[in-house]
Amino acid sequence: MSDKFYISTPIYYPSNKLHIGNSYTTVLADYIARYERLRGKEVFFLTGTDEHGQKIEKKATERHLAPRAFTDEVVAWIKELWRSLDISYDYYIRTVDEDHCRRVQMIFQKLYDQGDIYKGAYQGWYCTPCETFWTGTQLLAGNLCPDCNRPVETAQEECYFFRLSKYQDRLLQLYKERPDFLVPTARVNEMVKNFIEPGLQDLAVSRTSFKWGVPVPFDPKHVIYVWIDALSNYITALHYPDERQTLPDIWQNSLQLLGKDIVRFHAIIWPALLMALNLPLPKKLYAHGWLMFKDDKMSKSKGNVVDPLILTQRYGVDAIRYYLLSELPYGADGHFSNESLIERININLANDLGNLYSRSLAMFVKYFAGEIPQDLKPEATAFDADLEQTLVKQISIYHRCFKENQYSNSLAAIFVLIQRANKYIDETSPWVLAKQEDKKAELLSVILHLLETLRQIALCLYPAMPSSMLRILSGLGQATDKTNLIAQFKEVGSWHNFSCQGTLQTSEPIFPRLDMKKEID
Ligand code: ME8
Repeated sequence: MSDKFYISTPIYYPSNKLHIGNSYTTVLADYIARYERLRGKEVFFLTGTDEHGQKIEKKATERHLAPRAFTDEVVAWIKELWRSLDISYDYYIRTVDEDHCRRVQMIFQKLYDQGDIYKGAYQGWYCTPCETFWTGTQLLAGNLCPDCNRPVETAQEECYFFRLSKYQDRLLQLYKERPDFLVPTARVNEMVKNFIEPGLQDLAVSRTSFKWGVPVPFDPKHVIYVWIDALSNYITALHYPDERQTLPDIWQNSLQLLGKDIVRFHAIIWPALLMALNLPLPKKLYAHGWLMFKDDKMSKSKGNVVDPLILTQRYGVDAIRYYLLSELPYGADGHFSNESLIERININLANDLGNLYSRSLAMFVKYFAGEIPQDLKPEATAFDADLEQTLVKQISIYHRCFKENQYSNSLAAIFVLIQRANKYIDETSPWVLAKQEDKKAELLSVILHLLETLRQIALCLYPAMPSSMLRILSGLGQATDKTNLIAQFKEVGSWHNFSCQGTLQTSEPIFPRLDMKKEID
């Protein structure tokens, strides 16, 4: 097992403030990064912004700003958003960074020198908002862009081409040999059948129609078109190319997250570019679905967006993180609505988890003054074994879900355990045991079972809701420094006798209940 792990998000266009849909990918990346760190891995978590191109140039002009001044402003806002969502990225790459631009030019030069890039003329249908050329067969009826449904225009320009067609066979071979390079595998079929098998055309990779981009090093009236510039970020952030012309070890264990809107670029152009550069491919691409808003994709250009900053300020960062992570099933779309957000907060967080924690702690304080008695040995009840078995089973499902990119299910697995623990309270009725002097040892077993279950639940949910789970762990008398968390996490999924430091106290609710009527009106 490699001890290094690399995770990346797409680099977003700072053409506008980001919305809760873009936040999904970044929160998901953070969830995975924190999980891997908790497993003791050395993690490199990369996110950033894709700042060149005509769309940004236009937006900046509308605001009477230079493109760089415009993106500086949006990027400052994005970094603030990531701070408020507790995103623990290790590096934030901007395609305007001098280091990135220099390396992109070196990549372009290398591809040109070896004959993988050549000069030609491009004629086609161009969608300005999407900055994409389309072939006639790809257009929707009425000459509309298949991505954004807006009219396209014919355009011709001299430009450099990347020999994508040369890599057709190797791409087919890739998907035959490594079917899980791209998941869900339904996406592989889509790529192979709709794009690769029908024949790949060489790709226009430079533009002369606008200036805001990285200049082609040997022909500066051209700028390098957005996809070579943008896709390269995943390797320029690792300092490629350098004198060794290779990628560090961490690349072997890399997971790239993306939305289904940009699968084609990542599943076809990106591996072909890496093949041309004679570099290994990332380990896996995971394409998630979209967060929809009233049955439409939430998108910056459509303007139907929900502002994530406002949501975190209103409901708390962990509630929003949890909601996003639970809402999108594997590879499929999810739906944002205020009602479902409030419902999840109330049912899953306030009722199921919050109550389990506050009730268990309150009983420990009430019946044992918040300390494990030295002179009493716990005596098992008839329900203990089943709770223990459920914990072992659910935590093993939780880990398996990470391997299978089933992230919403990883959380669902822990909530099954939470529900089981709540049922255990009803089954054992600690308040009845407390009234019988000869049941004290059983009562102790019940309370310790609840606290141990909660400890393991909080560790498993820590990557999703870091600050609330740290509160729970501290409330349970656990050390929460990094070394200790890693040591505790190694042991989750098998049963342990609960132990803690100090005297435990009752706690304020971690997730206060919301009044649905007040929130929706
Ligand atoms: O495509 N639901 O940038 P972008 C879920 N710069 N995820 C969503 C979403 C939604 N409604 N809307 C956006 C670009 N996303 C390029 C990428 S990478 C080398 C270059 C997420 O700002 C999702 O991850 O349009 C999607 O792929 C990404 O934001 C697109 O961001």
